[in-house]
Amino acid sequence: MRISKCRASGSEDLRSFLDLGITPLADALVKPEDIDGPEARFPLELVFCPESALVQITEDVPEDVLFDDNYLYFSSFSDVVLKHSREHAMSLIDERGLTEDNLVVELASNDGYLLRNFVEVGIPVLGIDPSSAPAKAANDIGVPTMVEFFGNDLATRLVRGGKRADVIVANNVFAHIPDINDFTAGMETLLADDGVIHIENPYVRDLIEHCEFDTIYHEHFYYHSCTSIDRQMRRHGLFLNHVEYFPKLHGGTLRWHCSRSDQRSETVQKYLDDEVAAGMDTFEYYEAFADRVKGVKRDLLALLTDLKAQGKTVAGYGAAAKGATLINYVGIGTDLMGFVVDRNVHKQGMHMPGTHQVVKDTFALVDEMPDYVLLLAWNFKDEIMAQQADYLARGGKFIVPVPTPQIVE
Ligand code: JHZ
Repeated sequence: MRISKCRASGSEDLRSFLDLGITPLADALVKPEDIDGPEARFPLELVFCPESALVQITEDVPEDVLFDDNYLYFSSFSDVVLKHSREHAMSLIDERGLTEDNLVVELASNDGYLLRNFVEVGIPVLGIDPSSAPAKAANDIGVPTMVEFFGNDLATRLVRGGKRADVIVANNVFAHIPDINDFTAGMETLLADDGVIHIENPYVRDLIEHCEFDTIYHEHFYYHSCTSIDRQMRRHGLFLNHVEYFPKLHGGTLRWHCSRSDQRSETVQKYLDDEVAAGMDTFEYYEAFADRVKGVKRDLLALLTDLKAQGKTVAGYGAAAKGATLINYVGIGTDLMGFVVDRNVHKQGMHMPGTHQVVKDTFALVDEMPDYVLLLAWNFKDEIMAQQADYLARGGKFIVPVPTPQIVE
């Protein structure tokens, strides 16, 4: 269903600036037995709301369709993510002086990739995640995880049961929630009086400036800036206190520190000022984006068609959600890219949404030696290229699709 109002501010002044067509759900990998069956497709269009300064998609795909039993994203398949998360946990323990008397709650805790670090040192945790497969993996490694959607109703039940969170972590989930106000209200309900909230999400400035349009898909309802987070927190009696930047994580990620205390670090003030100076709180900043996205489509299609004409073979690396957006929007069928590899065993044997390339183990690259590999998970370029030293040493080449298609040897 198409929204008529901004999900955050309620304003009807939504300005459209990018239409990626009608695409399948990016994480809905297709089982071999379903390959000839129908696939659900939904419009994928971006709008900007001047009141909330929030970029968002227009389509509300129900949460239980997006994050059902077939949701196969497991955070622990990246060494970079594991290291980043461990460092995050250690810094929280250190800075907040966390002990066995505290409680750390993670919203969308996935397979326990972050909370396991607190469990190891005896700090009580609670994971909450609606997707049963990653949640089961978390419970199996000793990270207590509830399989539920988070919102103010669950937060109220937890508080009634005697739980208040000293730390709430919400990594890569603040984009994934159709009702952002209910989710934020839930965080406010659950947070201890002197507690902190850490939210990580890719930064919309990187998306726009580095043309990371493939990170747009139906799971990502929102594309956040400091301005949009600051305004969203204030609507719920919370405040943005501090911000950290991780340029290499998911194409550029911000970690926002929020609490009940109305204080702003100099870094937050600088980000807010820079965003205003760049015009990010106005529609004009976003207006020219669609032409640049079309440019990537044209160049990538020309490159792949040319390689095919030369008799070269191409595979893809990473059955990532962003990969699904890229190949469906650009129109990369099995004629241009034969198969995809991914080290997530749960994705192997499945097929890419829409275009249906089969997903194989990463060993297939050296075994089959395609001439080129389109790096669908370009956000892990360094990690993946280091792993694929053998493929490269044998003459294999990578194609990095964004910000402009480049061949890397
Ligand atoms: P990856 C994810 O999006 C999921 P996706 C989610 N929607 C989100 O919000 C963003 O991140 C931020 C594989 N892989 O993480 C694992 C290897 O095979 O870029 C994944 O299937 N070998 C919640 O799905 C895929 O690639 C490796 O060495 O676009 C990467 O997916 C590594 C590192 C990964 O994001």
